[in-house]
Amino acid sequence: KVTSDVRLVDVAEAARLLPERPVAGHKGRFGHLLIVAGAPGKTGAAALAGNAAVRGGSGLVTVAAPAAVHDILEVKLTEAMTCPLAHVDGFLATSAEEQILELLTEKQALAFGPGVGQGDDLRNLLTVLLPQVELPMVIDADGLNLLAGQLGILQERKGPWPVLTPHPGEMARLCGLSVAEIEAERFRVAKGFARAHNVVLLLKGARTVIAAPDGRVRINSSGNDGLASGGSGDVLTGLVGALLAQGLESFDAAILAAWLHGRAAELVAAGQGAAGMAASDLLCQLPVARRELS
Ligand code: NPW
Ligand code: AMP
Ligand code: MG
Repeated sequence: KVTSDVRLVDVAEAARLLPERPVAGHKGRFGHLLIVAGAPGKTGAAALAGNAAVRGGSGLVTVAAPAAVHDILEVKLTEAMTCPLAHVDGFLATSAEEQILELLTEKQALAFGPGVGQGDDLRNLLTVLLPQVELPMVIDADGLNLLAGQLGILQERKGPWPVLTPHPGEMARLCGLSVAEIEAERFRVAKGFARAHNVVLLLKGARTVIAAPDGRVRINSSGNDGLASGGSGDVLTGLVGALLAQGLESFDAAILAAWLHGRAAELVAAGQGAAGMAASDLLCQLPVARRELS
């Protein structure tokens, strides 16, 4: 059923989506997220997503990365666990498929893409993996670039709506429009794509738009230009994944993640200003933003 339900996401709307957190809950109760991310030169993306998932309240987080960069992530990450995956010259090999499926047997959600790079091996990996993953999932960054040109595999998916989180550049690669065309009609483009491909589409930028296949659209009201720096999107990926792992439905996880991410940026800016904000500055403010909703 397609509705025409459009709303601005403010504090009240975000608070409505907050997942329950029983006082006696333990780490096994709040979900285990698997993040597939990273490659040479891009371990920061994997580390930011991993740490954001921890700060986003996921009970457990595992970051799986090409074995070539695994030791680096062991040093960068403390609370999140790590797992080395098969690689070719540092980038994930198609044969990492079996390892990822094995890792997913005890997880509640998957985040795929930050900093993985592009290439035929990786493209094949996504092609074989996607139809087999029935868990909630978020695809971002290079994961989206790998999806471009083979959007048909989304129709083979059996699980809940996947969350796709493109910035306008990635959206241009996904849908074939120019960045200018997308920016001119953000609302219509996001809504049309979500419906056509059966995904929750989170189109980034000032006033992030989140669209569901059933016609619901939300526009985020939080955030500032401090987010316009490398790595802030990787934080968002970890946060969406963490909320999926905690049991939120795809559309709700995307909406709440966008609001918390933007609110964390406002809290950072209140203390130190927006210009010069580092993506890692957001991490400690994510629980503060969440507390404001409870
Ligand atoms: P321009 O420059 O405006 O003409 P890419 P990426 C265009 C990882 N990272 N917002 C823009 O065009 C990511 O996870 C790792 C943004 C430009 O051509 C990815 O896996 C980090 N872009 C990988 O790197 C920190 C916009 O899009 C292109 C835009 C590449 O990701 C950084 C940029 O996009 C990064 O997160 C908009 N509003 N509008 C790490 N520390 O490890 C237009 N564009 O080429 O996909 O590059 O986003 O940096
Ligand atoms: P990425 O380009 O993947 O690193 O993602 C950038 C993140 O920062 C997204 O969540 C964007 O919505 C957000 N962002 C970037 N620029 C702005 C801005 N000027 N105002 C608000 N949010 C922004
Ligand atoms: Mg990004």
